[in-house]
Amino acid sequence: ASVTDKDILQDQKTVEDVVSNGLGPRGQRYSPLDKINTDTVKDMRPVWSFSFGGEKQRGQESQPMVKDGVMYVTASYSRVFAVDTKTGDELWEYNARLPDGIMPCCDVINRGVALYDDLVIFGTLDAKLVALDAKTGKVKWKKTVADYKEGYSITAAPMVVNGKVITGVSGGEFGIVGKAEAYDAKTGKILWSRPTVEGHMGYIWKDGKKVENGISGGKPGQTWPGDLWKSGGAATWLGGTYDPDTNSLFIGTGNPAPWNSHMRPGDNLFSSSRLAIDPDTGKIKWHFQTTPHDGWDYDGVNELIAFDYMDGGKTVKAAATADRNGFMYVLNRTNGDFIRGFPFVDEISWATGLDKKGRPIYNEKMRPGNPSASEDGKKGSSVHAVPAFLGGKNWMPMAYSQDTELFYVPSNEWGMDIWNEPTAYKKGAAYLGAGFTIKPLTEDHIGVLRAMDPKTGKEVWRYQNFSPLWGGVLATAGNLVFIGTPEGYLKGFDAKTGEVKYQFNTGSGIVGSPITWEQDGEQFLSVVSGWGGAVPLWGGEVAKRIKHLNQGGSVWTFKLPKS
Ligand code: PQQ
Repeated sequence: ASVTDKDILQDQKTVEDVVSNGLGPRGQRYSPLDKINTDTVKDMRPVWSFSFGGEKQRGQESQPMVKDGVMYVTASYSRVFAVDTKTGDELWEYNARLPDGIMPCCDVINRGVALYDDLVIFGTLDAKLVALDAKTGKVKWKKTVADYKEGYSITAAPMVVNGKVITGVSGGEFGIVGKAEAYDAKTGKILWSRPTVEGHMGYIWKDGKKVENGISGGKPGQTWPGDLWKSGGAATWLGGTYDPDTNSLFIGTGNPAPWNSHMRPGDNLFSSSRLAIDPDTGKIKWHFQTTPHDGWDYDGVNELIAFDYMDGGKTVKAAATADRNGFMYVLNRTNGDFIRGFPFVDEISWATGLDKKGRPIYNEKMRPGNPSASEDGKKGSSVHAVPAFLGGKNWMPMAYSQDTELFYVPSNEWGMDIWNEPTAYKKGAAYLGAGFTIKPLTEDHIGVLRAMDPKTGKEVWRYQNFSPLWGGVLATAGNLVFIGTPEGYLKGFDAKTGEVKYQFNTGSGIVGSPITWEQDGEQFLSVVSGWGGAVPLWGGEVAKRIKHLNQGGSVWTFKLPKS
């Protein structure tokens, strides 16, 4: 069951396995399989369901991987399971046995493994990378990426690029310093480390020696006041994608710390940005900041997906991302230049648009007020800003169909009351300086799955959902688009029209990302079910509205009946 670099690079084309997060390193989540299609999908049935067990069933955000008849899937509390893809039988379980002091901000989730050689590699909530023997689940190597006592954790799936495991870190709510790191996949030896806050030194390891590799961006504090860059956040909490074409890792960065933007005048690089990083050296090739001087926790980790399109007979090497701030961006992926941007939500209040370079034109009335301007200095004026900080879109990945040339964007319509408070950095403590309540904008829906045309910015179709959408999307050559809902449904849509073609209730909310593969000539589809993640914890009035949703923890596998 050995996975090679070639297997990973070819993953989108080789349908008999799924060996990358995103069904291909670019993360398009598009499969050329078409046996399950708009005509046949009505007959699709579950063939098995596997329970993750455990007393505490929390959010299940994993994307499963499949290789040689074995599924590798992660579960809440840093667990990994190997399951027989034909029967749903458990082959082994690994449980990371976490210390008491872990501090994940947004549920005890994990988004999946990376596969390489005979190893199953994943990140834990106590900020370690663990490589397991794919056959037995026994630990082959284990490395500490960062100190969980400072607030670091890992929730993202690592990725493997040319023999290197790439990981990010979570912890943006605790004033950590974000970073991307590369480790030798076979041995776990560290190769380079690249901090994502301006002014911090990067390192590369040569013959086991740690060598300085240039500071990240400008001088320490150039776009930060005083010493705030030392605890500047910009967590790389969603990992990233890889574009073989330009040999770039695309890694997003989270909010600047603290949330209270009056404490840190300036752009606060490289927070709320997309970075193109050289996988060989860890150098930042270019950056694009979606929300300079972020004052709303709009963050910037959302996936940047490489795709090509034709413009007047010329191929444009583009990449697209749908940001928490409500704008979708199409960039030139060779240099990070802004091509176009447009809203993908119905309402944006904090900015009136984007300028020629893609920088937001702020509506300063929508920036939460400065606490020091208030009478007692304890609470700044509150604003109702749209989108809410959980974003027009959060971590849940969109898909790009090579057939329709549309992006399928899982989005949410909500706003928030937000205000600032004084705060100070203390190691291992929350570092926000803000209070907030998320509120729905309409009675009947929050979630909207949108088909967006990246060439025009037009919405081609939409599906509205009562609860916020929090799971990933899958597009297939069968003219289908799949997504799960917090109500528990796996839903399939006609990719061209948005007509609902399939639904099946998995018994708990879906916040995982579906995959599809082929085995012995049959097309399979799997999705993880188990409601949780940030919404029930941080969702304010939205969380109250959907508190009836039940937790769970299982993976479901579907196929067509044998003809
Ligand atoms: N995680 C979720 C989720 O899994 O539902 C939602 C969020 C996170 C957010 O909205 C965040 O802002 C966020 N921020 C960080 C960070 O700044 O380090 C980490 C995470 C995470 O690791 O899950 C989330």
